[in-house]
Amino acid sequence: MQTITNLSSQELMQLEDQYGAHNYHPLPVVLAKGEGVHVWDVEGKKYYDFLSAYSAVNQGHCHPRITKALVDQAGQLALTSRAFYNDKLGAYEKFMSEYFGFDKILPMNTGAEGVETAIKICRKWGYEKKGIANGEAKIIVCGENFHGRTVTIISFSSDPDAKGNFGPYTPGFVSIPYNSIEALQKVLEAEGKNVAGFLVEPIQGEAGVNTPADGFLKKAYDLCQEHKVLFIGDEIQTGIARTGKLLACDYDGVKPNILILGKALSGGAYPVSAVLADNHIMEVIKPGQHGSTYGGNPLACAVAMEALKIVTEEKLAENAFELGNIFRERMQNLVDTCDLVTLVRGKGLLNAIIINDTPDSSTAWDICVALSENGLLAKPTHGNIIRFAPPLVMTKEQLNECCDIIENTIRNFKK
Ligand code: IF1
Repeated sequence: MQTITNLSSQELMQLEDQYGAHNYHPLPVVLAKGEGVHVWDVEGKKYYDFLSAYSAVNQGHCHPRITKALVDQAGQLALTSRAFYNDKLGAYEKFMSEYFGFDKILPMNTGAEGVETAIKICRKWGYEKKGIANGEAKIIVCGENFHGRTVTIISFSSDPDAKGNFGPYTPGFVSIPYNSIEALQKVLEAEGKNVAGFLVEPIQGEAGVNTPADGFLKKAYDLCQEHKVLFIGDEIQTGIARTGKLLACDYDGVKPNILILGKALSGGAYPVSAVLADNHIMEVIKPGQHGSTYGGNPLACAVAMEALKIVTEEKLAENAFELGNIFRERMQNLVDTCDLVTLVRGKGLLNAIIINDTPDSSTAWDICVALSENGLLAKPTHGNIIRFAPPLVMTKEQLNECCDIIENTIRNFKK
């Protein structure tokens, strides 16, 4: 076999186009290196990364401590399966339990697996603890959600691309509008006896950093407790300091009954996800009822522990909180003085701006291409929305420089 080296961006994009399934439409940039808040393309051009691999690299690209944990553990023991104990899993589970304040953790790999796991635990709890009749359990979800791409998860998606022609779909989900306490109350009052859980993103990422009203999560949580329904927080994207608190639910003082984490749990070095719950919930899962070959492997445990220690020691939540306020202030100034941008929203360093054009226009995409030419990578979502989520290790000076790039690019943009 011939190895291919020293290809140009153009040639590398052509390879992906020819040999890879077309399940993505990337910006035309081919990245070859990352460090902290920066990435470099094949030609050596340097960019600020304002996507952070969809919030997986909160700790910055190739954090030296995470890389070291990964390499050290890879040379020691990488995978045992759960057929045997390993010397990292127990320590990791204790660490996670204390870090997030739950009795127990169930380790998985990807975010979608975490969500599937939470759904299974929730349904089983509904039958065995709440007394729902067999096969009748319902889980309430929100419109415009994004929880992953498995068949069950897309069964309750409202996005025709994510869902279309993948049926038959998994039943047992009731969708309500996001941020509507009235709708939640109505469903709970009508059929609360059969409802096992309420699955919610504290901020909807895919829906364009859709941020609910202050207090929505707390009111929803209280309603859930009243109706003996598990509040399931999907903090795969919002968790681990991204929004300026360790968890976005912290803003409302809510501790979910089931918490799902992924992405930045490993700082981007390895797929690691986790479901956390207290004993009275987690105990419904017994040997043979759930698992994964890679779930809880020593490599994942070593990487995740280091990734979380960095979040605390480098004060990433505090930094995201402070920088987020500066970012939104600067973007609000742009909104006030430039017709092309109509709104900025978000929390911490998970933010979005709305571009003044229709969702089916190419304006937001073209702005992102212009931003990349000016050294900053961001991705449009839902057509006319641009999401901004840099690594949380950014400095104030860097953030201001990035705001300059965004401002100049948008002010000079010609449709
Ligand atoms: C893709 C969005 C981000 C998530 C929440 C579960 C998952 C995700 C709240 C599943 C994943 C990703 C996956 C990525 C696009 C992306 C995304 F635009 F779709 F919404 F981040 F903003 N829960 N989100 O956000 O986690 O199985 O992927 O590990 O291309 O599908 P996963």
